[in-house]
Amino acid sequence: MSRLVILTLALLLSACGPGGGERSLTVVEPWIRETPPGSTVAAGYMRLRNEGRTQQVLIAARSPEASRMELHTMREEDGMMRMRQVDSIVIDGRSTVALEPGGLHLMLFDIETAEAGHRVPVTLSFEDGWEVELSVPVRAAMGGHNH
Ligand SMILES: [Cu+2]
Repeated sequence: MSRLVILTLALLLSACGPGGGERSLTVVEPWIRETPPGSTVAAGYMRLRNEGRTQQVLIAARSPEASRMELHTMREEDGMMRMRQVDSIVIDGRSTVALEPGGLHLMLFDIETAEAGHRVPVTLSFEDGWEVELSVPVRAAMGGHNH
């Protein structure tokens, strides 16, 4: 029984441990949009580049500085752009998915500080149990994008 527990633990460690450096998925230029004072909801963007052959699936994100994070997309409905929560974001093998203004994004609720210059710790969780920890800089929005 105890051998089984140890084996399971070893498998878990290998999934989240230093071996993660060989992961074919790269998070490129993550950033969180600066929010106006008093606003407690912020959006996060990045590119997820998958150089491997295996599909990767982002299923969740969390931060110690936000009460909750969701994966969102933007869709046009009745001529209006609306946000919708999605269960996951799939990155096919040898492809890049962009989380960017007007499209897919991360939503941070009750964020403590979203002032330019601050860095927000964010953990991304993938379907196969892999997790990546990021330190995401807050930047002022550029251009006239909404959300
Ligand atoms: Cu959103």
